[in-house]
Amino acid sequence: MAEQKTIPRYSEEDIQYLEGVEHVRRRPGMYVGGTDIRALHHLVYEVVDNSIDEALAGACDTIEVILHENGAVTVNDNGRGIPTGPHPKEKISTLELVMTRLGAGGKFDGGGYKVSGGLHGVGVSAVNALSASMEVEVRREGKVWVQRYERGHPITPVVEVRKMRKGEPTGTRVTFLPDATILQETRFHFPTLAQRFREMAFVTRGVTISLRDERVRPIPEEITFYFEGGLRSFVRYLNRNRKPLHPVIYAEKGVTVNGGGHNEYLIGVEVAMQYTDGHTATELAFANTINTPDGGTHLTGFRSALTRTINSYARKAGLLKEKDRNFSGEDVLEGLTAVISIKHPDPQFESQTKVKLMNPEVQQAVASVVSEMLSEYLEANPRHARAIVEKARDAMRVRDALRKAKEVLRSTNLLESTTLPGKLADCSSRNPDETELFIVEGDSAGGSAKQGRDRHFQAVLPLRGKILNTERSRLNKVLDNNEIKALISALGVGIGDNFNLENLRYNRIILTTDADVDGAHIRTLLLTFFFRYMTPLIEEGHLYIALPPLYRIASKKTVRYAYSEEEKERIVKELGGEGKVTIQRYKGLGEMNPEQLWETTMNPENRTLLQVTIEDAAEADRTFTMLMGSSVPPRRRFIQTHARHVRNLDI
Ligand code: 0RA
Repeated sequence: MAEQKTIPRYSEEDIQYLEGVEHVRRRPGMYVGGTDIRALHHLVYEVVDNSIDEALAGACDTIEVILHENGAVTVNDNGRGIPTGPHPKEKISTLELVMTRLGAGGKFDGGGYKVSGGLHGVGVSAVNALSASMEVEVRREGKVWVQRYERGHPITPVVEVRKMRKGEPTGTRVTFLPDATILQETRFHFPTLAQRFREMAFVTRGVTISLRDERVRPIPEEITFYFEGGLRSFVRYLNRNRKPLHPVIYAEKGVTVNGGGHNEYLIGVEVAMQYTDGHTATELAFANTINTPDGGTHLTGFRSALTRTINSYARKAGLLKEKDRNFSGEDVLEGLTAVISIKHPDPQFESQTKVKLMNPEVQQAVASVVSEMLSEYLEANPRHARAIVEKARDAMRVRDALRKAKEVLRSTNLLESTTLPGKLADCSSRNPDETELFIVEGDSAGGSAKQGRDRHFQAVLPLRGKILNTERSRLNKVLDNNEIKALISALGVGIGDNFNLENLRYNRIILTTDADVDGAHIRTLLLTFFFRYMTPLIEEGHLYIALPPLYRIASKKTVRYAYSEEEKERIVKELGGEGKVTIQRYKGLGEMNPEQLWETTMNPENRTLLQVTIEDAAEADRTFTMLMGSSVPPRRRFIQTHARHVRNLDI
């Protein structure tokens, strides 16, 4: 380039490096993914990644991050320290080279996994280039060295400032102030950084990472992460609010890969997994301690081995019969929490921001470790193995049923069409903001509700309670049930992938069930159904439970309703005592006439509705799973407790 020749006092290499720093400043997106808060945090991660590399090399076990009041941040570690002597090939100090030249500062050491999470030294110099000022302190070989920079350029030489004190650890301390003329956001977000460091501490077993926020006065906020169990601890942490079905299954192994010729290298594979009684799948994948939210070959390897191993075990153990289909990848993921972490000497990512791992050889490496780990565990723990297989079977059944239900709905054109189920007594209003749908247990209560309602805005859909509860329905049966199909088409929102809340035909969906065991069962079942297939409907506050009264208390002059024992007793006293009143106990909604049902349960002026929260529904889901589960004792206990509760109401 012409410009190069006009600056004769620089060598070719010097110019390249100057241009490097300027390039980072002109095109920050290429190095840290932009100029927003994510880019700001990326600067910290790049420096911490270098300290983590020292930990991976076995040279460092403590990393300390401090957010200063002036917006600067310090990363201090007890690693080996960046070498300070003259670089063998260049004329300058290795320290200056690492801090200012893109692509310099790679590791010269062998041994252990030759692994790096950062951009192999490009990282720190890119951070330097994007910092208004930076200072590095190196403690190494008994001496402490310091150098300062502005916008990526040295403003002092590398200076030995003092001798190391007795017992002082070696290491590197980097302090930098992000350049506000380049970065749009310069305020670090403590929880985001903390979350990242927690993950890093899980994935790098035995390292302590602390984060101190000195912007918080007078007492700084501080959090420290250290996990002796590595990924085991990680999975336990992720499942802390869930109910595990078995202990964490774990493996760590180095897999030798032959890259052709003399090019043999090691891939470190670490996996921890545990099934819970829930339905969500949580899979986290890391490559060289970096979270890869878009997955990649490590995750693919894990999933294929998981599916293959569970299927082949289930067949061998006779849990899948010859006529049975294999579990799908989705079936074996339900309720699973898994963390996969690989260490690779040369990880290839889809993009600079490292969200997806691409190395093809990693897939087989992970698959072989997972197959061995899981088949050994299943063989050795038949009871847990059975629980895992049953979990997959439940998932398969529900998925099949959901698919069938969708097919039926599609074939009968219920999803698209405007035909509504015959049992639905719709309202006349077409304004979904004001409309309500009462789902009523039993045809007789349904009849009363139809007569008693305000037909302008209230619709009624009776469900024949019997069908639902006598079959002790599994969820797949539920979906196969005509009543539920009617419900789905009445709501108008579709189901599963077709679900669209915008098409909801009623603002309030009100479950109206009896205060007895059957009623509780139907309510649990409906809540579970809504929770699993129409979650947003609950989240947006559309689902309610009606509270019908338990007693009707009439005296000569008035009629009153009581919704609890205490209320009944109070009202009886108010009306002059036992002798003066007639008490009717409602065993079910069917015993109320239309006027009574309107007055007590449907009229917005008098009624009480409970809005269903997502926690309520999740609780119902757990109860449902327990009721439907194969283990008999808890089911019996539930029904007994429940029956006793209902008997109390009988008094
Ligand atoms: C180059 C070579 C070595 C270590 C480092 C850089 C290094 C960089 C950073 C950045 C933050 N903390 C760091 N710690 C170390 C290897 C040193 C050796 O072989 O002794």
